[in-house]
Formats: sequence, structure tokens, C-alpha cells
Amino acid sequence: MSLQHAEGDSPFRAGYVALVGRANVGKSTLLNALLGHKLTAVTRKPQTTRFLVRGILTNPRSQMILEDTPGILDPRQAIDKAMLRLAQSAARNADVVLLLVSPWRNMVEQELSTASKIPGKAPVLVGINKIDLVRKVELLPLIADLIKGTRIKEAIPISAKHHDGLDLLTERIEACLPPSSPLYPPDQLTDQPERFFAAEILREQILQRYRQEVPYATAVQIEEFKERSSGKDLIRAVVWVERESQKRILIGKHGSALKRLGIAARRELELFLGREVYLELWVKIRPGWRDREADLSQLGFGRS
Ligand SMILES: Nc1nc2c(ncn2[C@@H]2O[C@H](COP(=O)(O)OP(=O)(O)OP(=O)(O)O)[C@@H](O)[C@H]2O)c(=O)[nH]1
Ligand SMILES: [Mg+2]
Repeated sequence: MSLQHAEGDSPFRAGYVALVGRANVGKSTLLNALLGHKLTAVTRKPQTTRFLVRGILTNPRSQMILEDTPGILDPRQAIDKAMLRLAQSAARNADVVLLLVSPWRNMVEQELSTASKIPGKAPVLVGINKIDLVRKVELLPLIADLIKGTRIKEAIPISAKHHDGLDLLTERIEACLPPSSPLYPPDQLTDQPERFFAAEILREQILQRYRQEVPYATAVQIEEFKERSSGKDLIRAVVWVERESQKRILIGKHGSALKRLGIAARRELELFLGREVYLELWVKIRPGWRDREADLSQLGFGRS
């Protein structure tokens, strides 16, 4: 397989694809589906993604560097502003922006308002996701509404969850990328460190296991990640919360909730890393961290 020249006369293409859209529309599900690998956290809850997650997808015609971003929402606290800045900078630096939207026509005004806030000059493609939840005939008027008088080049119906429409979507994204040799080796899946994914895997488990405000008041920091040639790897993580009451909920009666969290997270970590892991969890309090720039930057917000 030559990566320098694709089949036929068309040149190999490579570039950055920013995946943006409102919270919960399925951006992370789509990244994982395109990669064929579970790289980024998916839950039923909005605001699952807090950082940029980069997945690299190479085929004989192209290399797409897909950037999953936090869902766009009204910024209230410093953390929301930091997440919005991340999504915007990904869009600004991208070769093509893929805006994911929901398939319901009554949401179209909201989706168009999101589209109008996308910064930069890159072409915008729309993926209408979750089409498994609507009737096909409802999509035509929605497509017409979306592409009317906006920056949107094209709207492609897909279901990220059921891997429907992804070939056409990939083809359309590729057509927007510049001719270029690959930017990464073809077998590389991401350029972010295992340490970053370890924190994300732990946070995904917290989102799945705790309710209401608790997961949102939580930040995960990996204090130590030691690969050991003999024995299991050591991962020591601090789970930050904002208040004593949240700490009590995380830990549970006689530590039972934290123990269950640790067991589930270790299992997921081992699947991801392909190695055995010894996981140590500490719950600590950092009052109001979500609204303090200094805490946010210490916890990795603002880096990508
Ligand atoms: N029925 C259906 N559900 C989907 C589809 N794609 C994603 N979902 C579900 O939608 C929910 C949100 O998915 P995510 O991928 O976490 O959404 P997101 O846009 O990354 O959300 P944030 O990170 O919070 O901005 C999950 O429960 C997914 O299983 C789809 O094509 N069909
Ligand atoms: Mg997400």
C-alpha cells in the first residue's frame, strides 16, 4: 500500500477534522465508530467530553486527524468557557469542520445557531446523527433547512451508533482535505499519552456510576503512572471533588462505592492498555475548582 499516491490519479489527502456540535449529539460515538476502536468516553450524559481527543484514521486514500471536542453550550462557569475555547480552537485550526446535529426538525434553529458560531474559514459539513430514531421521510426537509443560506456545504444522514452512512461521510470529508503526504505513521491511532486516556477512562466510569451533580464536580488527575517490567503497572489517581458531601458519596458506606469504582475502572484500563494494572484511588477536596482558572490549568484544561 503506497501512502504517497492513492489509487487512480487522485492524490493522497491528509488533514485535521474538527468534530463539533451540541452536547450529547454523538460526537464521541462517531469518533470511536470511524476509528473502529473505543478511544473516547461515551455516556448518556451531556458534557461527557471535556478535553480534545485526537484519533488518527489512515486508509489507502487519506489520513484524517479527527478531533473530538466538548459539546457546545452556554458558558456559565470558567470550566464551560475553557471547553468552549477548546472546541472553537479546534474548528479554527481544522481543514474541515464536521458539525454533528440531531435528526429532529424542531431543533433546526438551535443547530443553525450553533453552526453560525463556528469560527474560522474551513468548510463545514453536517452529519445528521441518530437517524435510527426518526423516519427517513423526515430527513429531506431537515436537510433543506440546514443547507439553506448558511456556510454548510452538505448534510449527510448517519447513525454513529449503528455505523450507518459512515462510508459516504468519510468520502465527503476526504474530498475537503488538502493533498498531502501522511502526517503520522499509518498505524498510529492517537498522539496523546496513555496517561491522558487513563484519566478519561476513570472519569467515564464516574459519569456512569454517580448521579446528578457529583460527576460534574469531579476532576481526575493521574499523579503517578509507572510502567513496570515485572509485575503490574502502577496508576495512582486523585479524584477531586468540590465538597465534603460529594467526597462522602464517591466513597460510599465503608468505602464500598469507591471500591466498586476502582474494580470497574481497573478492568477498563487493563482492556485499553493490554496490561495488568494496580490502581490506587484517592478522593480529595478542592472547593470551587470549576470556576477557578488556576485550578483548571493545573488540572489540564486549556491544554490540548
Ligand atoms: N440512537 C442513537 N444513539 C446515539 C447515536 N450516536 C450516539 N448515540 C447516543 O447518544 C449519547 C451521547 O453520545 P456521545 O457520543 O457521548 O455524545 P457527545 O456529542 O460526544 O456528547 P458530549 O461529549 O457530552 O458533548 C450516548 O448515549 C450514545 O450512545 C446514534 O446514532 N443513534
Ligand atoms: Mg463527547
